[in-house]
Amino acid sequence: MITAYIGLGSNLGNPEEQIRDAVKQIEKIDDCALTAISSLYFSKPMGPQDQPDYMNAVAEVQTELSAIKLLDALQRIENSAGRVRKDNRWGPRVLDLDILLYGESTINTERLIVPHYGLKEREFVLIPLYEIIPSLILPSGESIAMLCNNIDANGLKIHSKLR
Ligand code: ROI
Repeated sequence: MITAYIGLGSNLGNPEEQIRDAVKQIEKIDDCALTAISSLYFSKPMGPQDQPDYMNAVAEVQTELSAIKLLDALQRIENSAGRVRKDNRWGPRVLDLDILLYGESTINTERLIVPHYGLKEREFVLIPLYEIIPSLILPSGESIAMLCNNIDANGLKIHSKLR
């Protein structure tokens, strides 16, 4: 059994509804149990500023799935939310589900890089992660507490509880 952390983000359509819906879908993934969920946060866009503000959250799951099977399941959820994969790496998105951490693993493949490459620079990932597991240490040996202490919150604020 592996403990994995998933980042959820949305800034198109109805972000709150999309994230609440995605949490329900994650709860339904076979061989995967949702064990913790952060609050739902408002965040300022990272990247181009001519896009709507985001809503972000982080989920903790316990899973028997391999990292790539978990990614497949998350991409099916993104696709069912109407996510269109195009050349919009820094553009707005209906629903983004990223594997942030997969146990202690470091993965470097074409499809999947874990820990997520942006983890340490993203207040909208670090702060929700800290909310659910303040004692977390990354595979690099860095603590989530230290990273949160040193990051600008950039206006990040709690919108509501997710459960
Ligand atoms: N900015 C915020 N605030 N939240 C996100 O989830 C997010 N996702 C992205 C980019 C475009 C980098 N910016 C983001 O993919």
